Amino acid sequence: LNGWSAPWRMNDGWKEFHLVAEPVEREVAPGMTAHLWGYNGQSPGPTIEAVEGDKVRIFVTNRLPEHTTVHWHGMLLPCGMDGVGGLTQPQIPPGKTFVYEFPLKKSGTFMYHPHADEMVQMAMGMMGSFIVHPRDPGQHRVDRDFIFLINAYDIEPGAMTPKVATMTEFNLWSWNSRVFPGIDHLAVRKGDRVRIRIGNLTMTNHPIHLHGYDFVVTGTDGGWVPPSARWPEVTTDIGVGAMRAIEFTADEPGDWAFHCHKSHHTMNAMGHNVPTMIGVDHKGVTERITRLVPDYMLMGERGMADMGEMEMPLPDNTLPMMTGAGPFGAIEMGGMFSVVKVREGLARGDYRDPGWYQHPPGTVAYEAKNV
Ligand SMILES: [Cu+2]
Repeated sequence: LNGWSAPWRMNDGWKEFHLVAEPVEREVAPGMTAHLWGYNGQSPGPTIEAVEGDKVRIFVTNRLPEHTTVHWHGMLLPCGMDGVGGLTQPQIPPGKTFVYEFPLKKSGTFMYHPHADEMVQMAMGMMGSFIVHPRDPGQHRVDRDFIFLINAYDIEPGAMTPKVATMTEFNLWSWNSRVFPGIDHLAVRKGDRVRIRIGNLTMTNHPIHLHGYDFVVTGTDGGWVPPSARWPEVTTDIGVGAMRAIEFTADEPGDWAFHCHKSHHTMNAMGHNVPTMIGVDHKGVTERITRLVPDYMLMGERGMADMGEMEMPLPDNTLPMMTGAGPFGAIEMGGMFSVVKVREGLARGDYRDPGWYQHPPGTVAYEAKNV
């Protein structure tokens, strides 16, 4: 989602990639840009894709102001290629290029991230996905294969650089450093076998939930789950530093919500200190306080739904807490939310946005009259 795969070239039997660790600018969603660190101009860096049995050579050039390394999370490799600064290799100083070389022993889904000043560098967005495809293309075959990393930032409204010392109170819960409504939807043809690979490099777990389907977990960063060990789920909790691949057959058309089930994670930057005002009559108070404190914001007395639709003045470079316009009104989401769009009759290979789902007559919840 919102990403791309790294280019490579063959050189004497080695598949060569080049990662450049550097400061980047990332649009988190329209209206907000963050100053992050990443690879090859973006955070997350490009997805590395290769095939089981390949020998890969990965050049890592450091254009950060401090040293770094790259750790290949989940990969079976020689210890000296594991990328732990100080333990398995010297740090890569600014301006230098190091080389990692290892054979890909097994297929699956892996991640890469620094193992050097890790708290800072991961809070700044340094991470990427690493897919190793099976050597036999008939193995684990699917029609649609999505991947994203779960990450989180703490960026004060009006600021651009994450607060790197934050431990748990992040205010931007993102997929590939994007938040709703800036996250790509997942377009799928009716009947497609679909895989979604999700890696979690935040500091908390994320119960990822898909509407309209049950699915099975077919892979972890440890490898493929044997079919006899799979069970049906509609939510899978993705632990810190873990990856899960889920699969389902898209047999039910619709616009199916797909999101983290922690409700604070489907909101954008919010003031967690906002007092609950449900049931309190505070008409006129906001206006009077606003004269003194122009950015003052109060929770609505009927809940917070009003605030999503309200045209509230926001500081520069931030996003509304709840936002997004759907075919039936405001969607009132933010953060880790997207839509799996399952459609009949999509041309094979054409996965552009098919627009909103046209519900067959008589299949939408409706108002009961005369009750
Ligand atoms: Cu979450």
